[in-house]
Amino acid sequence: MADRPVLYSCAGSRGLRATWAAQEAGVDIDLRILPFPPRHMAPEYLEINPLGTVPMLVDGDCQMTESCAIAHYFATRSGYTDLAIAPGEADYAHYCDYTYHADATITFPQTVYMRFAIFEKHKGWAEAGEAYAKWFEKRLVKIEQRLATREYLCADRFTAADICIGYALILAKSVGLDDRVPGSLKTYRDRLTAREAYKQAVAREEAGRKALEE
Ligand SMILES: N[C@@H](CCC(=O)N[C@@H](CS)C(=O)NCC(=O)O)C(=O)O
Repeated sequence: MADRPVLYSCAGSRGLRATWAAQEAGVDIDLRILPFPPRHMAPEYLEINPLGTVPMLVDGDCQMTESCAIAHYFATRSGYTDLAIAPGEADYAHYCDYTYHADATITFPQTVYMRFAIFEKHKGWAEAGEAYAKWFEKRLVKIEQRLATREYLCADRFTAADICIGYALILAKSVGLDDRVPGSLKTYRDRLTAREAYKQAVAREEAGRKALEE
């Protein structure tokens, strides 16, 4: 069937979240398992996903590259199911929080550990820092491509998605990673940080920080 969602993954990777959610939600997927890491073992995959990461879901015109988002998507693709918690239900806020927490806070340090304790044991800390800077730079490709034809990430308007992604670009500047950020993303960041609400938020935080010093 041509119209089944296609899930690209590697066995046992974070893609398992997506495969598992598809099974739970009864979504009939075309699962395509790649050798790991696909950027080296299946370089043609970079044409489908320039990030080279797994999982990736292609569903009609839509592409998704975040395993937790894909799990939520499967849980709600044809309307809310018991696999997701809908706005207004008890624990909706916790559901959102844990869904994001899983990757942003928990698997992130696991990834750092695996890279330098298992896969690239020979690298010292200085080299590890350089490897991470390069990794960060490579991972900007998805937002760079997305923003090549639009001013904001979603729905032709400023949304929380711009806040979430924008913060990473703001952080890059403050921690010395800005030479890794392409000019187009710096322009995007300027657009975000020109917003009154951003300036107000920074001013409020700064006032709070100063108050601590008094
Ligand atoms: N936040 C993404 C991370 C995706 C990711 O980093 N996947 C790893 C496998 S678990 C990968 O593809 N690594 C290979 C690479 O970066 O080249 C997600 O949860 O899907």
